[in-house]
Amino acid sequence: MNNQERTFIMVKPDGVQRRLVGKIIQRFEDRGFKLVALKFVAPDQGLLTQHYADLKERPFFPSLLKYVSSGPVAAMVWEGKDAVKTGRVMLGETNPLASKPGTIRGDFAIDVGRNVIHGSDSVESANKEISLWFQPQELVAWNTNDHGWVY
Ligand code: 3AN
Repeated sequence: MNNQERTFIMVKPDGVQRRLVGKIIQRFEDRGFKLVALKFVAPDQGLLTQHYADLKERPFFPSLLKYVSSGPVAAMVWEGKDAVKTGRVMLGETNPLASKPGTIRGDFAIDVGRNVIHGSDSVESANKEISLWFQPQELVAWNTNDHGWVY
């Protein structure tokens, strides 16, 4: 058991434009995960090409890049037990049509090319994605009751 497992979650441009950032953050907080990094950025093509390097031979790669570079994204790191696997369950399937209601894609998305959110699919890719999107000092260490004001 690793209570400090971390996953990289990104609300894609369609999720930002549809004002879903707050709802998505709420779901991760409600589930019990801890936010350790958060930034709102307009990623450049270079960063996105690295992020999606595994998909570069796929026919949809150019349209994927166009979509994810079409506006700002909310990039975040969530920490907790089995954060990667649980994050994927919370997201739903890659194709929103196969995603159950109650999942983020099952509740908010229809189209595989506009599926609102990214989440790391393994601990290894989470580590790669976190170091691609964040500087080490942007990952913040904190504890719930450091100051004794939560009862
Ligand atoms: P996931 O985002 O669920 O990990 P990946 O890594 O296979 O899925 O795909 C990354 C992104 O590429 C998806 N979120 C989606 O935006 C896009 N994508 C995946 N498969 C397709 C497809 N068949 N047609 C269009 N876009 C796709």
